[in-house]
Amino acid sequence: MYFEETFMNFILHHQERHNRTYHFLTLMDALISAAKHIQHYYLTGALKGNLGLAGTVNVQGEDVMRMDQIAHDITIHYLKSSGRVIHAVSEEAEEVIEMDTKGGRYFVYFDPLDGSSNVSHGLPVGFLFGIAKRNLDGPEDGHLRAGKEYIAAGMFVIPTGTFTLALRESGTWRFQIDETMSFVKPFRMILPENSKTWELSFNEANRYTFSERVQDWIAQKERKYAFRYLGALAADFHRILSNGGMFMYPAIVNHPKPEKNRLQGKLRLMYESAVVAFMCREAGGDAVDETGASILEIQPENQHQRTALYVGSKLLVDEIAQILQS
Ligand code: FDP
Repeated sequence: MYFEETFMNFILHHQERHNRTYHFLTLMDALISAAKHIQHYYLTGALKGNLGLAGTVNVQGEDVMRMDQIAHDITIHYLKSSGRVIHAVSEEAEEVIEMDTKGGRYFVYFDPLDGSSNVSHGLPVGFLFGIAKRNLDGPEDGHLRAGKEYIAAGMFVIPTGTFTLALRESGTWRFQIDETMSFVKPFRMILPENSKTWELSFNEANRYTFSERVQDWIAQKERKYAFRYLGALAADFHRILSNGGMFMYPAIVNHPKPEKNRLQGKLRLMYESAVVAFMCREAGGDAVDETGASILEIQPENQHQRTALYVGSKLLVDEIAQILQS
């Protein structure tokens, strides 16, 4: 018989190789339990009437919770019970969520259900997370950490059963769920250098609201690369990690209704952009914002801060960064 290496085995050996504690395993176990639980709800949610609108009543006469609220509650439960988390930041909660402020070691930033327009179709959504560590040597400096200080970042693409995790200076790894519901078969992701498979991913309907220079750049590239857009960052970025190219959500600066401009972009820095930027860097790529500055260098001023995002193959990101900086 042949058995694939499990995620837990992989991460255990990683920790031992680097002389690290097992606290991180406990945290990863909590995140994986949450992801499996969310996936179960997602797959059965339509049957239970849970994919509808919050505030309505389902066929069993129960109040319907939004799927993203369910995913948030599940994740909070597992993170709290791990006993390893100091503070958590969730897309679904305005305030920082205090957990184990004395014994905890990690800060976790997460979006438990990203890509909500896919929910009612049962199409892929993401559970994205970034992890930073308590300052064990000096005074604590709070949860607002730049992406370059994350120790790990990852995403589950639900309900496809894929999980991608990047470990600082140790690469980006993809796992898939097996018949026993274990994540197995670590596969190191490295962005392909050959541009044959590269793709561009952005919301084409927004194209004429981007800055002129971004529009010009797209016009130069559009015949060269295939264009894909699922509308869920984790799923779109999943393709870019395998095929190369670039995902972008530029700033909206030319909307015909100026009040609809989004000068800061749409995506959230701490639990969306920095998470994919971290995974991308560990796979040999890069990520910048609307000024061409590195996403991983941005020091957040608040936990729900937004940023424009250009993430993917280094060559394309360097090219757009130069244009954005000029
Ligand atoms: P959503 O609003 O559907 O939750 O920031 C969230 C996000 O999805 C990303 O997952 C996705 O890439 C993007 O927004 C989609 O936005 P558009 O619908 O504007 O294209």
